[in-house]
Amino acid sequence: MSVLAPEAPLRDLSAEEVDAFHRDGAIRISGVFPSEWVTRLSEGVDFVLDNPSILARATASHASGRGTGDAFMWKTHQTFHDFVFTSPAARIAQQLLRSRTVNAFYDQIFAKPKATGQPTPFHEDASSFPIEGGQVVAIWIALDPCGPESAALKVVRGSHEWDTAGAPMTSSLMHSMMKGGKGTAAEAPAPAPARHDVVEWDEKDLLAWDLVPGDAVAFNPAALHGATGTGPERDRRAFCSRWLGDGVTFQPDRGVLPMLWDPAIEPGDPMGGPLFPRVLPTIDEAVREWRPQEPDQERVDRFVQAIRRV
Ligand SMILES: O=C(O)CCC(=O)C(=O)O
Repeated sequence: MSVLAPEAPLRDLSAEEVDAFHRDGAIRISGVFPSEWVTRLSEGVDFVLDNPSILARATASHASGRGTGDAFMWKTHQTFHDFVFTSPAARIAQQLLRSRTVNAFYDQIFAKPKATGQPTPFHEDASSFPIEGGQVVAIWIALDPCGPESAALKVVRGSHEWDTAGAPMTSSLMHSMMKGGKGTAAEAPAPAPARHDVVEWDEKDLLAWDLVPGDAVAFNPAALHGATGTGPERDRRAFCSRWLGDGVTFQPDRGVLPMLWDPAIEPGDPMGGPLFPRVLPTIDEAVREWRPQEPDQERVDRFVQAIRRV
């Protein structure tokens, strides 16, 4: 029997931090991840970037050189599996969401090589998720020093409460989550029509911080977020894990992309099972016997076709 269990963070979040997360849609969190986790994540991210997965290769916008991202690494790499089930992240999510239960949703790498100047356009993620329920938090961890003008994540204060679904989105479709698993790409839904031609905000409403490795931005994925490109000095690597709290159910028809693995739950079910496992209060039986598992080629092909349509 496995003894996996999330560690306690180095400190609990204060009531002010949790209130600010709910009010503003994002906060910076410092001093919660032990340095060992920052080192392990950095090494894990470098490994993944140097050895792109079947998914990363299939979705890469350019075929050569070091990768720039990947998703669901916890399904394929021990380091990210361990992070999901044994790091303090689940307990931080539990505090932020004021939730009894916490499920892993998905993890993702965002790497920007130095001097790319390539910004991340502002967008929201929540409207493409295959779920019902607002108990969602993204924990974006900086693995390199960054700031407002050097590709740290920026979030538009309070925008998690705006009606921005269908607002102009980033071209980085790895944000999007998944639809069904049973349908074919030809059946994948057309993107939602834009309800806003332009979503505007004031510079003064941007939440942006100087971050050192191990600092995190915890944000509501319904909030608009983006980043500048990198400067000439250094790459900017970030690791984002997303978490669900009480009451969230599986609604695959709301998702944008097909599932890369069988979720083994039905529409309307509480989140759980081998793809969106419960982590707190106890770890889902479905993942106690974990082994790395690449998605099969047929699912990857369906996923890539759907990405091209969105
Ligand atoms: O790191 C970035 O540039 C974008 C991150 C993002 O969009 C996300 O974490 O959802």
